Amino acid sequence: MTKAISVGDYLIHAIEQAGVKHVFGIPGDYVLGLYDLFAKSSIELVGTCTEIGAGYAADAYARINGLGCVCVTYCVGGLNALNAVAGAYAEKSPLILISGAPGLGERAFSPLLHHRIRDFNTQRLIFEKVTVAAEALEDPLTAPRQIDAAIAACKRQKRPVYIEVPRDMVHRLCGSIRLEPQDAPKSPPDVLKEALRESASMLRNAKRPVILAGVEIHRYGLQSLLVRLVERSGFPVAATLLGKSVIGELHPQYLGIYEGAMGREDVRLAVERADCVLFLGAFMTDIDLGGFTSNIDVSRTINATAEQVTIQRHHFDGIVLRDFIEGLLKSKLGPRRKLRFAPRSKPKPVKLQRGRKITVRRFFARMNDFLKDDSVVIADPGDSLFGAADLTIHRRTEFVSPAYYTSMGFAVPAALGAQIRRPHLRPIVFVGDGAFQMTGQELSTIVRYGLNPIVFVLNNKGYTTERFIQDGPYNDIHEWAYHRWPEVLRQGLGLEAHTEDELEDALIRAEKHTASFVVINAHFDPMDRSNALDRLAKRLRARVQGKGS
Ligand SMILES: Cc1ncc(C[n+]2csc(CCOP(=O)(O)OP(=O)(O)O)c2C)c(N)n1
Ligand SMILES: [Mg+2]
Repeated sequence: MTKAISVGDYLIHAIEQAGVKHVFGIPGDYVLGLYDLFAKSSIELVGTCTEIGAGYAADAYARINGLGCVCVTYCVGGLNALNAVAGAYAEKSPLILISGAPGLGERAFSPLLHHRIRDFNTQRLIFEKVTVAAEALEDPLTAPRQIDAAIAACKRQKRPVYIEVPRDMVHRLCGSIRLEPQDAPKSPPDVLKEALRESASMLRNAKRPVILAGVEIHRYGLQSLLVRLVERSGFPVAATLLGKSVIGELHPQYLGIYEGAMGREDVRLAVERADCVLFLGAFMTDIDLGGFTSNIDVSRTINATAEQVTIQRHHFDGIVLRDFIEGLLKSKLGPRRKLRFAPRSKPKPVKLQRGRKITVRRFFARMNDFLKDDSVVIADPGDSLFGAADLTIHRRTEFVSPAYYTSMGFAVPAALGAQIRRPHLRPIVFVGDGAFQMTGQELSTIVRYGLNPIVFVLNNKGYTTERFIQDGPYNDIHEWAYHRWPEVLRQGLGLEAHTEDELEDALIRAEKHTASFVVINAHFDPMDRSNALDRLAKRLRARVQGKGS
């Protein structure tokens, strides 16, 4: 069917069709035309306090929904969201950033229009570095193709794209309504066959194989296939930190998070003593490998990602990760292995000790019991992440954290993005006091949209993660009364906990208070830490001081 449609309507229609129901951002005069069209569409505009908040919210939304979208004004808005887009690039989150821009008709003689930085293309050039497609819609005839290609690239590569709409293009007719579905990429059959033959032979001959699953399993929706492969083969499976929860953590074959020397010793030994490690969708970051403390010999590895399959030192290009896992499922991998590891059981509940000051270790041990089937755990970098890494996540995809890019301030806006898409999931947010001071005001947006996360501010009076690497007065921050945010926002429940009984009381009240958000100001000693931070900090300290690699 062909029907005249404007560039703006085409863009919105394409985004709707790609499954986006909410768009995050802040308007500005260069993008008001588009905002007006969004307001008339089925998509809900979610107005945040800052564009970085919109960016993090849309990133979390993308992780949960398969696609997320931010819409902002030119430069002052776009560059405020830049760090969130960079994080989405680094961690493979499919995010679309739409920016308004001065109209082409306004640009003659290069006037100094407000928000302009250098040239009219400066913002696009900056975004080219952190996206897989950066399109400026400057011709109505090519706009539909540019939009289709950008969205397709975003979905295929699970990385952000940038679409810039000069304000005088919004209502220009661009001809026809979309959209032909894009063909799914296909693996070259011979390459796939050879890679599968080599992999299956390595796995068949292995006596102690292990699967190490990473975040791409989640991004490409391969969790069920992974479980089938795990169960059919009988291989034990570990996950990377960024990939935490790609497999239900109570699965009997699940070992835990592999993080080199930073993680649990039993998991480290199981992976490092394996005679064949099958990496599936894992990118091996320094945090995932515990600051490169991992010790896995490449000659014992099969490493399949969405970008490449590498078997020992042989590279195979163009293989689609889903095809590879499906192929393995059909291959002979030897008889189903007997489990060599005791199945994981739910951690024992922590017994409350009245009057005892809360510590990070006992706090997270208690949290294990607090999580419900409808919880989504969102952890900010810092000890919130390291402590949360040992939580047992009940079902899949319920752990959201920027575990590699580690940009502070992600968690509160991420709770907004996650819950607006999945209102029946109650976010349990762990955020450091330093991180909360960056984006905590998005609690305001959380109130505005009627959401009810439980936010634990781990108040250790500063940048504790850094204290262990190198301490100094620069790691101190001004202490806020975090539990009094509800007074400013005129909604929400604020609670404070110094001791275990105060924490227990706060947990009971938080659970009951479902009408709006709960913020719990949890006091910790500035030098208290989780086990993982303890181990990581030792490694990083040596590196910062030039004593190790
Ligand atoms: C946006 C950003 N700025 C700076 C850093 C460097 N950094 C890493 S951890 C950290 C301290 C985090 O403090 P807090 O959020 O209070 O968590 P804690 O370490 O105390 O658990 C800092 C400043 C960062 N990761 N992200
Ligand atoms: Mg702190």
